[in-house]
Amino acid sequence: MFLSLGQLPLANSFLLYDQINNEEPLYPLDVYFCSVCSLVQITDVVPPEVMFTNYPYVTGTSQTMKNNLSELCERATYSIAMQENDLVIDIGSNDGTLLSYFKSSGFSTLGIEPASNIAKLASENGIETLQSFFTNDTCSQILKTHGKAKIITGTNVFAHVDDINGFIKCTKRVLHPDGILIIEVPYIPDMLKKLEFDTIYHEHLSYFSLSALNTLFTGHSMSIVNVDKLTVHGGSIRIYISPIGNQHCPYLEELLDEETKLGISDINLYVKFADEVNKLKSQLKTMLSDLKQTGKKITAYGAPAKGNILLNYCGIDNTILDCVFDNTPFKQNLFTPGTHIPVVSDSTFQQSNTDFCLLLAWNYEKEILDKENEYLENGGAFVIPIPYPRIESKL
Ligand code: JHZ
Repeated sequence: MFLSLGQLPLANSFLLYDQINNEEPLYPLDVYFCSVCSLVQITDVVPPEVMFTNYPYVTGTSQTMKNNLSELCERATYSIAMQENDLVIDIGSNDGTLLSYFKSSGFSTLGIEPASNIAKLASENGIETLQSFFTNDTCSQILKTHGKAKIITGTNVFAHVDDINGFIKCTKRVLHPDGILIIEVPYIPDMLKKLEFDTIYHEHLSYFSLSALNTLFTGHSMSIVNVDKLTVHGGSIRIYISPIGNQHCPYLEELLDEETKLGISDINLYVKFADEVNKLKSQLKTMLSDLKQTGKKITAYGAPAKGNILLNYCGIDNTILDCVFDNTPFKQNLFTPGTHIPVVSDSTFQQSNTDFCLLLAWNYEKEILDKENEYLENGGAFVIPIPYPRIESKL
């Protein structure tokens, strides 16, 4: 273990007003490094049913994410020979944003999504969605009703899976022999370099390097045949995996070398990260407490899962922040877990007389600062929390 973030509430367990005086369930958030396969993981596994049966995160709330997924569709259909009506399956398909691009390109689509509120949203958006986790039984059902898929995608879902070997076996069952599996995960070198400690939460069981992923897929006689480096979620990778083993990918070799140079298999890299995270915690808390003491009005922007980790770990609660602005209807009018800050619609931000706004959704800095340019023009300031607290203003 190289980092302990303490006992924290689940990052997406927003509260109703009636619940804020109740004791909240807390779970340990300790992070481990495996010196055998270089995988970084948390070992306290909260049952997925507790976290994903009702889910507040909606993919289509960010234009940046929509652009990324539209590009994924283009890259995927370019990477293998596809025919009209070939099947594309998306695991953890959320509101169907990604599949909508495949559907408009003329392919058959099927979403697998466990959260009932989100699966309903996808169906309302016209995307056929099976409300289920991706299990062996689900695979048998898909094979009977839809047959094998030419493309299987999983964006920001693989890190959420406890039995990753079982998950890979399932994808192999459903994937056409000429097909491709495409996975997007946050990339651990980015997390380490940019101190993105708040992306560590109970939903994310694994934090992947290519070294760990390559070992994993090689063990299933599959090959990583291409890699795209992405800027989304603070730095991610999109990997293209063929069900055929022993294929060579020069770009993968290059990236594996870079990881070796970074020291990805050396525990010291992680210990250093943990030290920096500790320093950041006190810098951010001190900065915001000082501003508050001088009478400034401080709010936050975005109520992402990671924001709740940052607030709880740094001890920033409703005595410092008046409210959090967010555009997701499933989060509005609720309270942040542990810190009990009201989440309100982003449409009220410009009228809020905020002096300083903590950007919890720091991964959308450009999108949000562009959108809220008027606030900056009028003398407002954003506090960007990572990799060190920084103030963005036009003054
Ligand atoms: P965002 C998600 O984490 C969920 P989160 C998930 N667990 C995962 O694995 C990671 O991604 C990788 C709001 N917003 O995308 C919307 C505005 O209000 O950083 C969201 O609530 N206005 C699957 O939750 C939040 O900010 C805006 O203009 O950390 C951003 O959440 C924009 C752009 C966003 O993910």
